[in-house]
Amino acid sequence: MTGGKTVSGRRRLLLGGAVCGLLAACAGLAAAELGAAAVRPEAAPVAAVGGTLVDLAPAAVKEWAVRTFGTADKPLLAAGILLVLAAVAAAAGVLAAHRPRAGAAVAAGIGLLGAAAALGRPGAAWRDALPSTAGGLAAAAVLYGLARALRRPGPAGAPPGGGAWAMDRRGFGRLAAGVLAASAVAGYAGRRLGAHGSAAATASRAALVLPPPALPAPPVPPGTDPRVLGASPFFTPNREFYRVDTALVVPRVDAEAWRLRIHGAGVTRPLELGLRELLQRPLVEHDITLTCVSNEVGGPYAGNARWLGVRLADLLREAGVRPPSEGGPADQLVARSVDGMTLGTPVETVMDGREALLAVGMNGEPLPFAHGFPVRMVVPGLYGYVSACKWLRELRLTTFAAYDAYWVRRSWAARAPVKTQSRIDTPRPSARPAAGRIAVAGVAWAQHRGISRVEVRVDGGPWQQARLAAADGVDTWRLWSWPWEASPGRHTLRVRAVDGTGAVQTEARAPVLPDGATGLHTVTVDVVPPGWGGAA
Ligand SMILES: Nc1nc2c(c(=O)[nH]1)N[C@H]1C(S)=C(S)[C@@H](COP(=O)(O)O)O[C@H]1N2
Ligand SMILES: [Mo]
Repeated sequence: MTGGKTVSGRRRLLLGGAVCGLLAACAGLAAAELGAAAVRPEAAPVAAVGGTLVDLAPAAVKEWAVRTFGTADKPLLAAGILLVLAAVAAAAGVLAAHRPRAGAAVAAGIGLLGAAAALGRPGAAWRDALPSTAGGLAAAAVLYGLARALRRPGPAGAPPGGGAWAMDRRGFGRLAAGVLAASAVAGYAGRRLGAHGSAAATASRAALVLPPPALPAPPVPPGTDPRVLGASPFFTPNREFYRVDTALVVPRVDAEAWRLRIHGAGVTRPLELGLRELLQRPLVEHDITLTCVSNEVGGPYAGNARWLGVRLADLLREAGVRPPSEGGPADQLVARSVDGMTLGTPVETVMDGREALLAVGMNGEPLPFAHGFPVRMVVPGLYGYVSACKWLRELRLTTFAAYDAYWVRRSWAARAPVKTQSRIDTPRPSARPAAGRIAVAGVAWAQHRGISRVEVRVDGGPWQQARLAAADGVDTWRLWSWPWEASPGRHTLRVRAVDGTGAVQTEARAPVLPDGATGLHTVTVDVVPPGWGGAA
């Protein structure tokens, strides 16, 4: 091997090596994708490593990611992992160009790291190691082969006997293109087969006919939704309903195979039921606004839906559970999802008479997969992270003293009732509306206490009473509007709500950590003189 000593030979090893590494990574990811199709999508290396990172990330980092990237945080995390993988793969490729065996060993090692991550995921079985292991082996084999090919001197410097196998630039290009094409085909096939794997879940959702409620929700009073242009509708369509969870791959649960287990302290009759058995119980319909503790003041993580489900309190009674106020030993209900999430809810709260539900329906259809199909919890008055477990699979009764759920271990509060909040939906921040009458409108929520008043203030002026839309009960948000006679210039609008107990929403600013943000939503707009063609 003499070419390697020259400058161009060294460049060839460096650049060519990096290319070999990247190609090997493609081959590895494709093989892993095929493997994941055979096992489960959550076991694919990027999903497994991503899930591990999400779980390891300190609360502050996660909170920052959600605040900065919103719901794009998951694709960005995946992109970040792929970037790091590309860098490591390129380095392994350069190593392989000099020492093929060592480079291949590094590639296989990366696969093992992915396998370890997959094995560490909640509910993992041994076979979850398969996708990353297969990926690592494929990458190692491809890298070894490519590196050997790269090291073969080209025809010009070919030693006698290099013969037909001697690799020139074009030959290497062909080999590279072949690896890429094979990876693309394998990767695509893996994706398709993987989607096929969840076909049973998709079919089970399509086939699910929700029984009519034994207790239908009363008709929504007229006037709950004044339909002000640019303001939130009273019911949030499922497609637009916010989504907050740690799942990099949305769990697709087969309703036919779904089981729920209820057990733990004070459970005298442990229950285990499938969906059919759950649906044999009387169903209740109830409108509940769900909000996330990570919602900044004025933020988007709030939605309102008509839920259909079984009363959680009835099911707990059936299992023999008594709330602490009746001498029951458990004060915490820990819900666990199929993806290993745990959420802790006060037993007293879910049994105090409010419509805490094991929901199966959302706005007239089975729960969408992203919102917890087939069964999730919804409890009016509590933030989602302490109540709204999606893809539910287990309910365990314990105490707050004995067990910290997922978010509590990450420095969020163990108990988190929803704080009174109000939001201006229109005009938008930095809007340039034309002077004259402008509809200021938005939503206010204080679930299970209700909203009794909303007030708006312009600049340093007095608090003025907004027009409240009709209330649909204490568990949903209330829409409001206020006609503003706006004069040209820059103005700041503020909103505050008064809850059903008469308590005024606090102006004091608090961050979302540990138990929800407070402060007043403030929107600044530039009102332009009439005839300037302003825009909300
Ligand atoms: N399994 C599971 N359930 C979960 C979560 C999660 O990460 N995993 N996130 C919770 C949080 S923080 C909120 S705010 C609500 C959001 O429900 P949605 O995505 O249907 O709006 O789900 C809750 N249930
Ligand atoms: Mo949340």
